[in-house]
Amino acid sequence: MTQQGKITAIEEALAALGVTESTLTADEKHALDEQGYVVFHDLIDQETLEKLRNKYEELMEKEGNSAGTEFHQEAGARRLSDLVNKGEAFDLCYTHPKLLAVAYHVIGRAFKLHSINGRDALPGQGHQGMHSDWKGREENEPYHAINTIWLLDDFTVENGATRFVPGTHKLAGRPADYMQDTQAAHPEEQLVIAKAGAVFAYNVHLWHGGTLNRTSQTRRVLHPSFVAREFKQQLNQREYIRKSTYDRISPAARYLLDVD
Ligand SMILES: O=C(O)CCC(=O)C(=O)O
Repeated sequence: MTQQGKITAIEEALAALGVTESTLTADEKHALDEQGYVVFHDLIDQETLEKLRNKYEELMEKEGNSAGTEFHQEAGARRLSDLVNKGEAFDLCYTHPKLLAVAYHVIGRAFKLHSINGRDALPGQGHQGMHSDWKGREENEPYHAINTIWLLDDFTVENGATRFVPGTHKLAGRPADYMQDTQAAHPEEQLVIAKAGAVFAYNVHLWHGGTLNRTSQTRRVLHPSFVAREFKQQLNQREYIRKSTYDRISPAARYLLDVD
């Protein structure tokens, strides 16, 4: 039986959530193609930012040592997972038109949410080796996923801003095939320096990594990511979806979670 209002095509879901051909500018599309990333400044308004920060801390407090376990825990960083089911505030993370437009532009076919995680490098920690969020790319392999970093705190040179190497999404293989020591600085690496409220969206093959937080403050982010529909999700949303979430969200959101 067909469910009333059920959405079955990505184009339909995107249209329902307000994505059009002009949601991304020509420059943004060019940056994604050539550099592998785009930074959207001031994408999250102050009120939403406050809600996300409050929710982030509330969950850390509530979940304690088990925070992040649905996906991954990391020494030196606090982590959260399964944010789809942990507050209405996170609905925006997988329904924002700008980021859906990025996913459609890069992946170029039907996609769904991969996962939404939270991460903050603890003071004095957080350095990661240069990596991509996908296995080594074959020559001319299509792009399968994007990741996004939602800045809940300002990113500065000192506080563990993400480093990345522009253009590396086009390379075959992995950073370890090119760098002797992936922990070391890369001569062409750049830092995402931006204010809280910005979102860094990138091709999943772009080389990047967290850096050391040399301050005494938190450096909190959310990582909503999207993957081509034929692949498994990082967190199987059908397994985790709560009835209260399912009942709250729109048919387009259910399509993006792949829970119908
Ligand atoms: O939070 C960051 O700065 C990047 C995190 C990251 O790349 C990862 O955990 O794989």
